[in-house]
Amino acid sequence: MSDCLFCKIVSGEIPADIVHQDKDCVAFRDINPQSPTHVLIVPRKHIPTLNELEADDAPLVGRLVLVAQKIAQDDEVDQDGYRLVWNCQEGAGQSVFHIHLHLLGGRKFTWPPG
Ligand code: DGP
Repeated sequence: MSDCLFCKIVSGEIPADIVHQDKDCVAFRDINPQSPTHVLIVPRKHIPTLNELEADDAPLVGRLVLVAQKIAQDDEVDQDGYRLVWNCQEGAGQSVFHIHLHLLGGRKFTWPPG
């Protein structure tokens, strides 16, 4: 998608603080962090929202979660705890329409999230 911000970060057209990349995804630090660790794990494949996921995407989704697990270990937030968040549609806070998994860690989180 030529006008998609995260496609441009994935392709390298727009710079980001990349912490992981492989054939399936790119992970980079959020420009507006909500916690000391705030990383976005983004598939290379352009999928606008979780609503467009298909059965064939299940391995990709699992892969993103495992990448988040590894980054949590690398950032040493895995033992104190971290939160993984998917926002789907504007009503849930989605502002970039290319799916991404938020990894948040390094502080206490409340539940329910509000
Ligand atoms: P969401 O609101 O769930 O769609 O999350 C989008 C996130 O993307 C938000 O936390 C801020 C982040 N973001 C927006 N623009 C940029 C950018 O240009 N670079 C980086 N690194 N993050 C961005």
